Amino acid sequence: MKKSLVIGANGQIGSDLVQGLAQRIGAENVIASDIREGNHGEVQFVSLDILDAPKLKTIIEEHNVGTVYLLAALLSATAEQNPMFAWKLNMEGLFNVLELAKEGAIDQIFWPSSIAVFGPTTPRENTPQTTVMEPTTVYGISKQAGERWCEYYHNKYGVDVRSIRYPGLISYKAEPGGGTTDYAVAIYYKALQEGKYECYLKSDTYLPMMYMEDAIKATIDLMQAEESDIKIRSSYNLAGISFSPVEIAEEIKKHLPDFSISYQQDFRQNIADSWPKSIDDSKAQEDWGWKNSYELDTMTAEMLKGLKRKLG
Ligand code: NAD
Ligand code: AKB
Repeated sequence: MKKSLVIGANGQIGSDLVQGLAQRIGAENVIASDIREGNHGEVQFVSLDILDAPKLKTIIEEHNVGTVYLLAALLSATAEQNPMFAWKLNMEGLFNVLELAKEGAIDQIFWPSSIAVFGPTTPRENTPQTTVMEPTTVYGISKQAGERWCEYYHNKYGVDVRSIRYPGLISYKAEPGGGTTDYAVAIYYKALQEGKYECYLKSDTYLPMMYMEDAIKATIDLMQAEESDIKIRSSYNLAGISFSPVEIAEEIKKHLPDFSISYQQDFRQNIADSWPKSIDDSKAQEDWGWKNSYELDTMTAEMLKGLKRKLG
């Protein structure tokens, strides 16, 4: 069996995806890699800078890799601090993998897009799969361009590349890496550690979000779906839960009644205001049977339970 290589494995998604893949296909069939040193238990780890194309090729050949999950990228808030590097990392990393697939060295690619592909001119409620896309962040522009290139490599060279427009992801294993939706993770840490949280978004800022377990299931389901079922080669809309800071705070208060939240907006408010409030994911449901499991209440219970264990 050819192996699956996760690039950017030490990050928020990678930490859970590596374990999710190990459960589904066996730890011996998964390789974790990152620019930072990492430990993924039974799964073998190799160091890799995705911008080093020759090393990527060597790893793929030496480890008999068939599928690549490319997670290395700068996220929305961090990318705004360093737009040129964000563009370089997010685009060159993708090209390095697409080119190897074009040459036949890789069979399948997973590359994540984001709700950041949408912008202020996009309909914000129940955002359709196909609609106006005028992103205003460097991150969103890189994801939109990435989607176009994925579709191009599929149409022109037959590359089996699959993608999801993830909403903001919420998990407790690894902390998020610099996005606009990170408040919805930080709030749980602060609730348990300090009993209060100062949020950088306004109380009524609705954003599409998802619990990590759902996102990992969606990712692996998409990659294991029959090739003929995958009708969209740019990226699939995916919906989970939409909520605002005040709503997540109210849910936390059901478990921790003394918890309090205050609000102090920063530059991330503008980014959040340019993104959808909720997503229409009917194409993902129709094509490969997607359905989310977690709601705000079940996710909050799991997050607090998992974090209490983690933080001791
Ligand atoms: P993250 O920042 O938590 O992790 C990224 C990982 O990539 C880090 O471990 C980092 O060390 C590694 N990395 C950075 N530069 C690298 C390089 N040159 N070579 C190899 N590794 C490198 O990000 P994440 O939240 O896990 O997101 C993964 C992907 O999913 C990204 O493409 C992101 O845009 C996308 N995404 C994430 C979310 C979310 O809410 N987490 C939502 C939408 C899309
Ligand atoms: C971010 O906020 O940048 C990410 C995303 C939605 O792409 N979580």
